[in-house]
Amino acid sequence: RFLTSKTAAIVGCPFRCPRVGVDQGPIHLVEAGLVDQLTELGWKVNFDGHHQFEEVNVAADPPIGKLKNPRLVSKVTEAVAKVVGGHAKKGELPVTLGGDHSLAMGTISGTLDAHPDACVIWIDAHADINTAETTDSGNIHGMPVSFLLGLGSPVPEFSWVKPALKPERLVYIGLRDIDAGEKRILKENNIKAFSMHEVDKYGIGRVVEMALDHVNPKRAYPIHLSFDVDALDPSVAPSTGTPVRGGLTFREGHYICEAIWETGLLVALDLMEVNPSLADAASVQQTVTVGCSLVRAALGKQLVRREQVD
Ligand code: HAR
Ligand code: MN
Ligand code: MN
Ligand code: MN
Repeated sequence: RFLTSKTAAIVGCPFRCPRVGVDQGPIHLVEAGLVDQLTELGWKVNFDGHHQFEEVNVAADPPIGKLKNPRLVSKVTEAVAKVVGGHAKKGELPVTLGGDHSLAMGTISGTLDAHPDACVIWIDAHADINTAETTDSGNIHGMPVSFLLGLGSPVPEFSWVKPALKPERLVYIGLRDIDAGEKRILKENNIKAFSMHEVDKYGIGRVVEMALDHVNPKRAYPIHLSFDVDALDPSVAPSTGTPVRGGLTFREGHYICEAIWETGLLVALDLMEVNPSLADAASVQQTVTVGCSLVRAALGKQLVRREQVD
């Protein structure tokens, strides 16, 4: 409904903090044949190589407060915001492959620039909502949501990020590793979150329905789906930076993608934190295969044809 043609723009972001190029996730996903797989689903796929990031001298990027590599992350995410926003404004579906989840600061900024009333469905073991004050690790991948919401005291390096996301337009599924400060932030801002406890209790079908009812009650808003592969159980997706046991099964992850595709409202997709440098070859292959499969599910792959069901 919001896309003008069935065109997907692959935004490959081989970016992992602190060093550029360390994370080969997007490169593996594309090498595994993602472009052809989406073409087979009937998409016109735009992909002209992975995003090249400007080098930022690490020595010239000391922490600001606790934040690690703030200038680098800011530059990279700002560039990604422009690229994603550009595709979205053309009515294309940006599919951003990461890479560090801090990139979502860019992807969601880009989406909201093109679709100001978009809602965000964030699939993750983590809430990624620490502020400059609450972060323990200083890793910005644990913070992008707070920047998008405009929480915490402003960090001048990130002044380009508009607080364009409203707490009621955000919902989480899959959480199971949240810092104390993040719990407080979620509560204070009335942010809806379906943890693994709710997935167990209600089943994934009900959880997705409740998530959509909350964030998109009339099914009228465009949807940005930000999928951190660590939402899946580590037995399903082992090659990721911060695995947490007790995650989504293969099917639960796919169900989320399929159900969101079925709304007809998807305008942007992130698949993040695929990190092949962190495991043996078989685990890497498994994770990359699952990653491609999730993207296909989110872009309309049907298990059986509709008329066989209805
Ligand atoms: N909450 C912790 C922190 O702020 C861990 C965050 C880990 N995040 C990711 N992204 N991998 O979801 O550092
Ligand atoms: Mn990361
Ligand atoms: Mn994340
Ligand atoms: Mn995570």
